[in-house]
Amino acid sequence: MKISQLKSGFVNLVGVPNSGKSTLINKLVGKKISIVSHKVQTTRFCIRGIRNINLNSKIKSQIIFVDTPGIFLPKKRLEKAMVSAAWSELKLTDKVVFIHDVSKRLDNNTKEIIKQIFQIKSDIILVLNKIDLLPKENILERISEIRNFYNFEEIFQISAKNGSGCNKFTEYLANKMPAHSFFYDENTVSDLPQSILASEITREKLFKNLNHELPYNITVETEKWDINPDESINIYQTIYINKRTYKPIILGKQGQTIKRIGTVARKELEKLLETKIHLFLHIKFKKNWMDDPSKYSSVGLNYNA
Ligand SMILES: Nc1nc2c(ncn2[C@@H]2O[C@H](COP(=O)(O)OP(=O)(O)OP(=O)(O)O)[C@@H](O)[C@H]2O)c(=O)[nH]1
Ligand SMILES: [Mg+2]
Repeated sequence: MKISQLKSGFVNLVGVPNSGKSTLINKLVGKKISIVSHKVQTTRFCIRGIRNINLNSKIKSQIIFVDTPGIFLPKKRLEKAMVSAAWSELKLTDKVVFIHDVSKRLDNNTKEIIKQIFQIKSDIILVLNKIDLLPKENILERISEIRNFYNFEEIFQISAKNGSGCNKFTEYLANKMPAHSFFYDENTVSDLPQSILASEITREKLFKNLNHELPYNITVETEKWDINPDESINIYQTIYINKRTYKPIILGKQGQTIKRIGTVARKELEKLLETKIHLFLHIKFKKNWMDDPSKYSSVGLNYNA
């Protein structure tokens, strides 16, 4: 049957750090495009994920979800750039979705952020995430509390982890998208270049395997990407650190830690890229990598935010 209408638009997922935005975008697009960790401030820049939905035999909708860094009070240059990326474009986007971890109370900080978003847009959707962590009655209590204070366009209850509630949420959004031709071709899942995705996967493993402040002082860059005749890929990455003392920690005893990180990153890349990967990790001390403008522009961050 002939498609008579196309809808397409942008949906920004915003919220405080750790509310599950990246977990959600991965679930919604059906592929890992954004890294996840139990630590706060994992996502550093905006990542677009594309989902196509046939609303009926005549109407097709394409939603471009934008995963954003969590919103918090930034101090360092990198943090300022991250938070500014989360706020940017909210005015221009078609829908703003605020993701809240339902197992947490709406603290003053979260309330202030919601207030500021309402100043930018009036029709905001609230997603209460992690409903798998809380009994139903407590969730309903939270919802009635929230309804007393805010006039959200709609409230959805979901678990980004197990997928419950996600279909209802995407269908709602798909209907709300404006009439527009598709922005991306139908096979595109993300706008993230593979080399950056590969850096992000390694960064995720560093986040998961290193403690305290260390993950926040690291960045990963893919320096070289060679495709071999047998279609396997050699990926060469540099892990930048801003203190020399971090090197032995990342290496671990007899290089065990970096070996473990490299192995899990490689296995995940093999799954994502569907080919054999040879991953070469190299640690480099660069005291001021956080003050290097090229580390910002390469991922769309504003150095002077
Ligand atoms: N139980 C449960 N855990 C979840 C759910 N969604 C996300 N998580 C966990 O919450 C933690 C944070 O998830 P992320 O997706 O990294 O959160 P984020 O909002 O992207 O965090 P930032 O990038 O730091 O802003 C991870 O440990 C996830 O596994 C959920 O629905 N249920
Ligand atoms: Mg994230």
